[in-house]
Amino acid sequence: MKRRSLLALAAAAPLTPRALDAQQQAARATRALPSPKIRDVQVIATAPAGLRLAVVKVITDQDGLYGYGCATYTQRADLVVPAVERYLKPFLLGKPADRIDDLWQAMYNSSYWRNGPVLNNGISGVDQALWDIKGRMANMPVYQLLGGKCREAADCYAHASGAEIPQVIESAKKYMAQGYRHIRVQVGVPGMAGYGSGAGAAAVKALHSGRVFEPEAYIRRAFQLFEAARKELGDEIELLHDVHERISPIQAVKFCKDAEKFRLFFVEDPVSPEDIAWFRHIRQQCATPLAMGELFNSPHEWNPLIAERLIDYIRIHVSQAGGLTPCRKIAAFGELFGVKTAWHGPGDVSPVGHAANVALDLACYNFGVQEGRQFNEREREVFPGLPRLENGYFWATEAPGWGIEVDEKAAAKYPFGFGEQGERKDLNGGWGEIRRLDGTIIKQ
Ligand code: GCO
Ligand code: MG
Repeated sequence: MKRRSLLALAAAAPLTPRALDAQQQAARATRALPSPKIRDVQVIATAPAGLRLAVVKVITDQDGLYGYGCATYTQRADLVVPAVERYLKPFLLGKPADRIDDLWQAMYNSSYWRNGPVLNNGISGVDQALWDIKGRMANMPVYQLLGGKCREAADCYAHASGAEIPQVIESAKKYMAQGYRHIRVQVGVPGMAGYGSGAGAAAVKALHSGRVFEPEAYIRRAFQLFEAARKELGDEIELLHDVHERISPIQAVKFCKDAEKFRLFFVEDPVSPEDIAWFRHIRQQCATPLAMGELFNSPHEWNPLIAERLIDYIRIHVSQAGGLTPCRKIAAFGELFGVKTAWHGPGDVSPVGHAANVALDLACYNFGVQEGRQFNEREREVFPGLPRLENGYFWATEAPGWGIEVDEKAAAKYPFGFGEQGERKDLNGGWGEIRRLDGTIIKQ
């Protein structure tokens, strides 16, 4: 009985399933476009905010079809240019631009020696440009290609900093009034070159005339700040802090342990990549959430930390790891182990790179938090369409791909070697030395 009525229904239907299949296949076949081939690969070098940015442009043989990708390694930005133009470009010319993972694997393996910052950033520039191209072909923003939104916008944290504690508190209050729910707090150490803050007026007596930093003085100061911040900003606000690998591993164990009572959202980079084995000891001692990864280049660094559940937030600089292709896999890997994402998002990620961060933030279920970036006038001039930061949330541009164009004429107005006010900037993008009182060099 049941069987008969089903057959009757099928007979009445305009198309049998087989006919429907054939029709769909024919439609697909007529719609299929030839693969765009890579016709040119260029690097746009620009510093609209005084920080050296590198953006790769991949141009295809189809009219008006091109894309942009972030390749920013600010301290050695000029080395990324030949890595892309001399090594990746000849290898990529004529290849199909729509085979992203295949091209990524080929680029990654083509140098045999791999996982270094210059080559990874070059690969990222091409990789993200290919995602941009695919988005433009599909007429969709990249977050749609990744599966679509898991959330409306990406919750960001702002940087509250100052030479003195009251300045940090004041700056944090300003961000809270703007709607931020997450604030990173950093305070200067009197007379020393603290990370993410002013130096302070006091003079310190050192055996050299350069910039000075002493880990214990910094640690004491950081805890005074946490105490004041909780007292004056309340319990609800999420507080973050970046140690920036400035202390020894055993100091880091104690730092994280002592920080527990301030309920920080995370402590970032308590140790250097060279010392990641120490995360096991930190983990055994306390429940302070840990973030790590902006300096990572290699799966040998992030794999064990995620698989052993030794960190809570993976904080990779997406271009440094080779682009969107490896990072979406890292995000999925993290999800399976309860590790959330907090992609690195300072001024030395180009606006195209920020757009890639936001695409991952929106499309990956295990998003944690995003480091926010308020773009300046010049960045908006060079990169029209960059993501919008409002009330502490980053919003994706809804146009296809990253939704960003690069105004190359405007980019050329802000060459490498100058600061935000047009002043000459030395050191070729590298960082100056910091030493302990006795002259021992330390990490930045
Ligand atoms: C952060 C950082 C950065 C880095 C910078 C290096 O935002 O968490 O640690 O500010 O210091 O990107 O060039
Ligand atoms: Mg950091």
